[in-house]
Amino acid sequence: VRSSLLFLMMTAGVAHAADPWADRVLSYLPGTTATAGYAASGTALGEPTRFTGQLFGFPAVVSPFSPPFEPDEIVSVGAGGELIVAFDEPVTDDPLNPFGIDLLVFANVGLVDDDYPMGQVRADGATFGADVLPIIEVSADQTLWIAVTAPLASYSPTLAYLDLSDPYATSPGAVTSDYTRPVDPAVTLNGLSFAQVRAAYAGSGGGTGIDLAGTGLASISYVRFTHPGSTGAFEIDGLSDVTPIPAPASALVGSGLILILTRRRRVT
Ligand SMILES: [Ca+2]
Ligand SMILES: [Ca+2]
Ligand SMILES: [Ca+2]
Repeated sequence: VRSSLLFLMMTAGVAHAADPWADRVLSYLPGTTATAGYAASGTALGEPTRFTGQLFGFPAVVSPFSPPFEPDEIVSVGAGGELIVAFDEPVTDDPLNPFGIDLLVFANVGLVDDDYPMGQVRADGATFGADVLPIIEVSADQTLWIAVTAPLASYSPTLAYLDLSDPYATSPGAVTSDYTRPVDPAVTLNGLSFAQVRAAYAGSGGGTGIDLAGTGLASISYVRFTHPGSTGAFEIDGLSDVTPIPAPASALVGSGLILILTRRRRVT
């Protein structure tokens, strides 16, 4: 039992990408209405932002009320524009991914604070920064592109730290959230306090969740964002490959013990 458990843990470690973030920008066209100055497409790669505002002199942690907003953190796509990023390790429709969610997209959408600066979600859950929602498509080969339904309006805004009670804290926290763990899609943030939002995230760092089930693709390596209209822009901070959560080791040990006991009983 011990050796098989060790093997399971080792293979689980190997199966997960060495780096869960997007790795390469294949295409970036800002379009005609991109936000001026936000053209650094490489910022869609790597880990999404945890601390923002240093350049502009308003340092703050990233929280659902305080999304990233600086030119080195998010990239803007306007009318006629597109952003295509690639993952070096494919993002798979893994049955062990929480809530079926396989891919997370982080943007600059925030929750309107109904009791600034306390962090109180409005009763209607109003957001800002989601005036333009991208069309999101995924592909395994850059030939067949499948649109996924992941409206950024129903998005869980980024939560960078788990140990802060101030959603606008001017120093980073000590406990980082998990940017590869989705928020339960059944969670509704409407009317919640910041403490309740943190509890509802349950360790997740937020992000809008995409389930590859239904796309017909078992895994994808490419994600394309296009602007759906003629005005405004959307911004992307980063993407992550969701970490699968293996069955608890205790359950494996339990089933192994039952097997052993059954065999002994047969012998005697
Ligand atoms: Ca990667
Ligand atoms: Ca899935
Ligand atoms: Ca970024």
